[in-house]
Amino acid sequence: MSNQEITELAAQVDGAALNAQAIEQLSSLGIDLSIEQAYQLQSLSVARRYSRGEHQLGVKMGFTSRAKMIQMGVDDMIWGPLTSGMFIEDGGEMNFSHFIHPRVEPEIAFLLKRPLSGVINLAEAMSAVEAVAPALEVIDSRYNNFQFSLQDVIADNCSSSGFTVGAWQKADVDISNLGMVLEFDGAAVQVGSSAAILGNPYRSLVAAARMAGEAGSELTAGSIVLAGAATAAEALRPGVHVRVNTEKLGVAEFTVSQPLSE
Ligand code: OOG
Ligand code: MG
Repeated sequence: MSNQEITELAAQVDGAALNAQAIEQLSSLGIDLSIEQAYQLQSLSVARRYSRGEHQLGVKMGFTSRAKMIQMGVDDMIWGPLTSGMFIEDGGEMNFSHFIHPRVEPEIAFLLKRPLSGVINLAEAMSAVEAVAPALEVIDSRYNNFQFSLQDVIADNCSSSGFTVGAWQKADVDISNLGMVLEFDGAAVQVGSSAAILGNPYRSLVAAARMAGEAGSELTAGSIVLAGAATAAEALRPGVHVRVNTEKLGVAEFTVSQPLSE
């Protein structure tokens, strides 16, 4: 696979997101990417977002819970950038027409006060965090039927397409085992615990720092890290009000637009 071929595939994956039009899985087209090439494709596709004026707000971790690995049939952690174009205001509206087959999942967000990169321990991860918040991630695979191989999903920037962060809370709360309820129109659709995220969401931050180090980059001060979903994701539908209620941290919420609104 040449650099030029990877650049062309990045344009296709980015175009699928931009036009909300699903494409064939790269793996089923016989395109055999290494993990490294999949991340290279991811960077090139996100660079196209930056060239349209988006900027990076942080990173997200994926497959940090068994619930997610089982739902998607993938068993390795992944990561990718979160951009300004993905940001949905807490209490705001998500425009359904910009997505293909979006799903939502309950997460925990970290706000960093110090950069992190490389091998660190749990205490070092905790001391770099300014604040924590309840969060929602909207994922929208650019592939048909929301199915993919590990390389496919990495290349597709880990299905990242939207995220909402609730009010930031002081980082001195013990977040290792907090009840999390994902609600649609006030009814619980997924119930879990933050402990589902690697036993403690801070372990996801440790992993993110390691992955940043391996990629020769860092998690920057002032950036957001999404720790990964605590439960399986739920399919979104127009008009639904989505809320995550996390013990001790509070809520994050948005409403999905009605079918024809802009
Ligand atoms: C990939 C993204 C996984 C998480 O929180 O585990 C993820 C996907 O499931 O489409 O965001
Ligand atoms: Mg997620």
